[in-house]
Formats: sequence, structure tokens, C-alpha cells
Amino acid sequence: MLDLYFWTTNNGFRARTMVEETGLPYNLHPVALPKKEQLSDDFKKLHIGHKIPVLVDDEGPGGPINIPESPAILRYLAIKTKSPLIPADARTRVEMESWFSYGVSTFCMVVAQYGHFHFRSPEDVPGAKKFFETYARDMYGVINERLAGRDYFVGDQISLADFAHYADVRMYKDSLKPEDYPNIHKWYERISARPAVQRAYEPI
Ligand SMILES: N[C@@H](CCC(=O)N[C@@H](CS)C(=O)NCC(=O)O)C(=O)O
Repeated sequence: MLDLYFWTTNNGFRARTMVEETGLPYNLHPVALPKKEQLSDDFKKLHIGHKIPVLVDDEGPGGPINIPESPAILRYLAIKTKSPLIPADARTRVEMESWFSYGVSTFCMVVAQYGHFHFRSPEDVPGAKKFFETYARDMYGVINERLAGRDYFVGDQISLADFAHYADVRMYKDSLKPEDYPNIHKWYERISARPAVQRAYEPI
């Protein structure tokens, strides 16, 4: 059985979406970040770095295993289930890895800073707001260009590269609006229509 330790953040939803995509049964364990539940001794046994998401698989390789970090969870589950979310073709797979990395490290971190300075910072820092909005919008431009004439980031079917970006775009959809970027908008609607994605965003 899989156990997903989760909260309603971009990284949490990225992992939950992947678990839903596998169709495997799982238990969902909310870890309420606003109540600092991630700092409990019990949770820190799962992740010394006190961050969600963490996946626990009691049928891991060699026995039960804890997997922190959403990128590792996506890869782990794709490999475990031999999923086509990792393309079989070697060249497409390499391309997928580059866009996966862009999503979970480059794009995600910039958008997180945008979100911090616009919505969560107790201090108003206009210079940081402007800097990260410009930076984030530049990346939306890059992604919009990448998706021109394509349904997905790589190849002709959905891959981990799409899930690398989707949770962040969805998290800020009311401010960095996908509809302002026509190719992102079509892609966003396509991913949002997937039954597994809809299940992943059901309220907890
Ligand atoms: N790179 C990690 C980032 C995980 C992360 O930053 N989690 C945040 C919520 S999105 C968290 O749990 N923060 C609580 C804390 O640091 O105490 C991933 O993709 O899973």
C-alpha cells in the first residue's frame, strides 16, 4: 500500500496527481503546514527536512521505503508502474528529462518566489515583487513558445515533464493567468480535464 503525506501546495498536488495517475490504491495523510504539523517528531521520522510531500511504499525495493521530494516521487512511481509518462524512445526521454528539470527546479523555484513576495511575505518588498513577476512572466513566455503547435511538452503524449509544470501553473492561475498565454491555456485545459488530475484536486 502507498501512503502519501500531503498538503495543498504545488509540490503536494504534483505528487498527489502522480499517485492518482498510477491508479494504485493509497492512503492520503494531510500534514497541515499552517499548524506546523510537519515539525512533529513523527513526521520528521519520515522526512528529516520537514517538508511535504513524502510517499511511503510498504512494497518498495528491498522493503518499505520513504520517498521525500515530489520529483523523486514522480520518477519512483513512473518506474514502479512502467508508465509511459517516461517515454520509451531514448531521444524523447532525454528531452523529457530536460523539461522535467526545467519544471521542478528552474520554473518552480521562480514561481515560488513570485508567490512568496506577492501573497505570503509579511513585508511588502516592491523590488522583489517586480523582479520575480518579470522573471516568472519571462518563463511563461518560454513555456508558451515551447507549447506552440504541441499538445504536450515532449513527443505526442503526456509525460512527467507536463506534471513538472502543471501544479505551479494551477497554483497561480488567478494571477499569472494561463489564459493570457494561448498555448499554455490550451495545454492547461487539456491536463485539467484528465480524470486523475480532477481526483487529485478533490478537497481533503
Ligand atoms: N523540492 C521539494 C520541495 C518541498 C517543499 O518545499 N515543501 C514545502 C511545501 S510546498 C514544505 O513542506 N514546507 C514546510 C517546511 O519547510 O517546514 C519537492 O518538490 O517536494
